[in-house]
Amino acid sequence: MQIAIAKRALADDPHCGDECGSWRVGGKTILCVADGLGHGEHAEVAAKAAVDYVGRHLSDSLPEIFADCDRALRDTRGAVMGLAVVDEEKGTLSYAGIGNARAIVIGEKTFKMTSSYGIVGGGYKVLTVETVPFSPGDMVILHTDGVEEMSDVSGYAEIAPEDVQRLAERIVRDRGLKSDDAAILVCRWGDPSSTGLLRRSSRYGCEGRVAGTATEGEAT
Ligand SMILES: [Mn+2]
Repeated sequence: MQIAIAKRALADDPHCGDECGSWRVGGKTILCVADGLGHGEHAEVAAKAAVDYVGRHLSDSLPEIFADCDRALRDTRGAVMGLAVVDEEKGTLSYAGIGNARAIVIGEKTFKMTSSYGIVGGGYKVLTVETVPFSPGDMVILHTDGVEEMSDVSGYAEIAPEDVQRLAERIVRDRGLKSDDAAILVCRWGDPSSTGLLRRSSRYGCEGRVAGTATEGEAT
């Protein structure tokens, strides 16, 4: 997996309220983006606490991680969080999010993943886990609301597909909002034979999920 993270704090604040993490466990890759409410030091504390929590509970299910992280963050300001798990053996990507964390899967088809309403550390009612196909050459982008929503990355066709760091930095530069912290995590399942990714990713649609499961989260 080729993974890149790019972050930018509002007004060059030394504290960034957005945080990202990625981990490898067995044949799985776990990707996380968290946005502490507001910005500045207290937002940073909440976002880092969320990512730290995920990193210590990688073998738990997505509903378990969100439910327990919600409890663990009660003494913080709270955070928005998106979590994706790539399972190489199954060829799938599962995503769940709370708040306005955003994720888009770009492959043969494009999937805009859905986050559920609520705040990690402030409660939520329902958590939806969505699972879509994910194959060599495919890409997933997780980002906070400090980066404008995007429907594809075809505008970056001059960037080599494997240069995910350059892509992440360009997106933050081009699409990062002046009014908020911004963070993006780009993950591409590297495969030298599939070099046309950025060019064939122009199609857009929220197409049918392969297997969606809804799980009850913690009641607020
Ligand atoms: Mn934000």
